[in-house]
Amino acid sequence: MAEPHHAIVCALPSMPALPTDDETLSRDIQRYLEYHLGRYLGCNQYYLYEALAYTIRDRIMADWRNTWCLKKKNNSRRAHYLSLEFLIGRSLGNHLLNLDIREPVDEALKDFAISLEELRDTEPDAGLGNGGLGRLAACFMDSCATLALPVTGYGLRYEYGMFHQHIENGYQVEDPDHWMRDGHPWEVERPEYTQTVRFCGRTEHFVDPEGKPHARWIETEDVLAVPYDVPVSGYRNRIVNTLRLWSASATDEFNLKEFNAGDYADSVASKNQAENITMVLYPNDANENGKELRLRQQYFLTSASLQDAFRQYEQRPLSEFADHNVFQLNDTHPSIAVAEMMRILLDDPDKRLEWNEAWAITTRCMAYTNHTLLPEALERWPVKLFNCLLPRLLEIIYEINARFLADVRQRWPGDTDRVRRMSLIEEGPDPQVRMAWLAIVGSFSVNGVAALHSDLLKEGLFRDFYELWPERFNNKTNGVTPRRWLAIANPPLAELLTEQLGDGWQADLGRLQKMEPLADNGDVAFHRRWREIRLHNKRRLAQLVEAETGVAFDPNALFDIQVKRIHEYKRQLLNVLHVIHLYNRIRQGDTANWVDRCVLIGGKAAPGYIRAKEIIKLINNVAGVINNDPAVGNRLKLVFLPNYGVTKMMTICPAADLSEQISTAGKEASGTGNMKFMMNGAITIGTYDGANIEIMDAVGEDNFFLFGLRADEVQAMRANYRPQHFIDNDPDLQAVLRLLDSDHFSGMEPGLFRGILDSLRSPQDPWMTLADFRSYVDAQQRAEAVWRDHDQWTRMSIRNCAASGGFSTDRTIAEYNDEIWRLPSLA
Ligand code: 26Q
Repeated sequence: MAEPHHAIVCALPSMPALPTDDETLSRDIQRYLEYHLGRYLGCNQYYLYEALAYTIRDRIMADWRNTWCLKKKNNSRRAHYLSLEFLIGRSLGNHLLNLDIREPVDEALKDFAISLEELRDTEPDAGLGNGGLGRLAACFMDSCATLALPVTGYGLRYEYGMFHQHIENGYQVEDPDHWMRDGHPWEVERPEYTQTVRFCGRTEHFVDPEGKPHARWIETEDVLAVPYDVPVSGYRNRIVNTLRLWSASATDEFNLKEFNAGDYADSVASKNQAENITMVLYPNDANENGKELRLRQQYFLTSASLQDAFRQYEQRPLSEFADHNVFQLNDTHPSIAVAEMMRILLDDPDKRLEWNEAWAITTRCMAYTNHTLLPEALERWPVKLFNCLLPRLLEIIYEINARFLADVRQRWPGDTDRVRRMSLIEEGPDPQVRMAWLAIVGSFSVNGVAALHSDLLKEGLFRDFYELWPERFNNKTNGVTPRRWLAIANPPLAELLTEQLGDGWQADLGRLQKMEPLADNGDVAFHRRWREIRLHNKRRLAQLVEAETGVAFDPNALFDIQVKRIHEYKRQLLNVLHVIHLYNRIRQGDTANWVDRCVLIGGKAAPGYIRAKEIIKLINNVAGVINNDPAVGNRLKLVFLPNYGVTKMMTICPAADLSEQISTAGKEASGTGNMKFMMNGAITIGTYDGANIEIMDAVGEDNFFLFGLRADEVQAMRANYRPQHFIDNDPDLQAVLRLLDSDHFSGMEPGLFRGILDSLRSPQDPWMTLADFRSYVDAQQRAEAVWRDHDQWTRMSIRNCAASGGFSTDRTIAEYNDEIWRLPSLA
């Protein structure tokens, strides 16, 4: 066999670091612009951004190779983070911070008469995710590199990321996000590591010369998986990890039949079939459930990634594979990995392990993270579809199930109902594969993403499995990376923190705690500075809001912000009801001690989620009325900010006073926006749900506006929930509903919000919005009382920032590593 690649590469002298002085940077930028991109000074700014990106990427390359060689040399155990989503956003600012070359770049750009801010704004977001789960994956990658852990992210290189949202007549309209149209300078294509992924066909069973039975998967339709590597730099530690994104490409043999029959053009056109697999990110949409293309995506990612891990494992003994590899499954989306790993170990001609050996390896290297408690969000795939698309994998799943259920029967003899509940196959007229069950059965670790969520999984959704394997279940409370969400998003606060705490808090966020004493004592200058920073950030947001909506936010008002996907359980409606209540008070002249308030709501609705789209329309209609009512003036503003995403959040979270985290208790697995706001000094108004609980524990209940039913109370009330009871006892709520009923916000289209109103008043309302109305309004009043005392608000704001150190993904990833991955540090 030829000498393995890494032996050659890593024996080379290490690449010298390129100079990072401003003159060299300037020369390189110009060279890229003119000699690589073939553009000129004064062309479209995007090309200047691209030239700068290449110049920066060059400065990453040496460390990237060194990190790779470090892993190879140490032969170290590594983790593979498998995720259908990586919501990266922009990369330029991130690398500038991590490489510490902001200053020379600023200087170099003077030669081009352009500021870094301007150039930065031409980078499109890599929006390869829906929301929390995808952004978490990106924050995790950042922390893994910063902690120098050998972790590779595996995902899909979607041509079209999360759709762009614009508003027409108050309604969401989706536009495709062709984010790579002008190129993607951060990635490196590596066709030499292409993998083949098989679909369809059939299985054949045979006996080898030694008399052992085996299976073959034949007559398959193959698709090539071509990897594109994106560097993930660590914070000033010269570690560069890899995010490997697979792109689908047709094999050369595609449709030979058609080709030979002379249908050349048809045959080439059928390339699309294969290449469609990575065309578009699926929105998180119940209506998209069960779509064949989505299952193709999931298997494509999983199979290519596992094959890649085996390729890198090379000639070492399979029995030790699980000592060297661990796969973290980001929700059930890549959970077919359990069956795919078995297929590889059983069927690959150079492996052909016995079932028990293969199962021992598989269950020692898979770990599964759950991100939802909503039962309707649990993934299931029709057996019929599985059989057609992945026949060999379905056989393996059946075998896993047969052996698993035999164990269940042995442990609970005669408990047929339990067997039915725990079966990987949900029986019925259209039998389904339960992907969460497959993930649990095939993994040594199952975790939730906040303490409450992990507890509720054990008591509810996964109860049967918890009884069987209590040791598998654990919690890993989410976090966010303080590099992007504090150091980059909030430069003036970052500067203040560095003055107070010294450099280093960026990678040791626990240090923020040292600011706690500054909240209280009479350091007037510090408090003034804090308020000035917040005001500055609020001005920036006000500019954005005005540019996008035409509505003027007064930076001195209370900025009350709710940004997240639009979903009934997140209860944007509760927020709107409160806004209407405030509007009523103004109309009634109940404005003594009034607190001026600017309410911002943003987020995307899944394209097929009709109710969520109605909620957006309601927000826009209410905003239209309130913002144009002269009686309201500056007392109250409401905007729906279009096209919320990663980059918008970087302007939003440093400017929020009040962070709205108001989900029905027991429904939000964790939340991570809550953490970004807290880190930047916002105070949370929130239910006792997800990570809100841990946020309140960290900052103290006096520094958090808690309201609403708890998860157990929600559960207890559900059976006899009587929304009318809450209406009857609350004149404020009556007034709000009367205004809505009277078409005050839908004058042009009477009855427009009938559906929403009926759902709020229905005893079947799963989100029990009206049950929390009074308590929410009271909490808002407590917030206003504090706001009127600017010093008290500032104290609470400082305390929130100071207590946010535990919500760094550095802490989260350290826990994943200590308790699940057990990787050595490369540092
Ligand atoms: C599934 C099938 C078909 C198409 C799409 C999907 C799909 C895609 C994305 C299903 C779910 C998602 C995303 C879920 C998500 O973002 N969950 C959030 O995860 C965060 C990180 O753990 C938590 O903080 C949030 O509470 C949780 O809602």
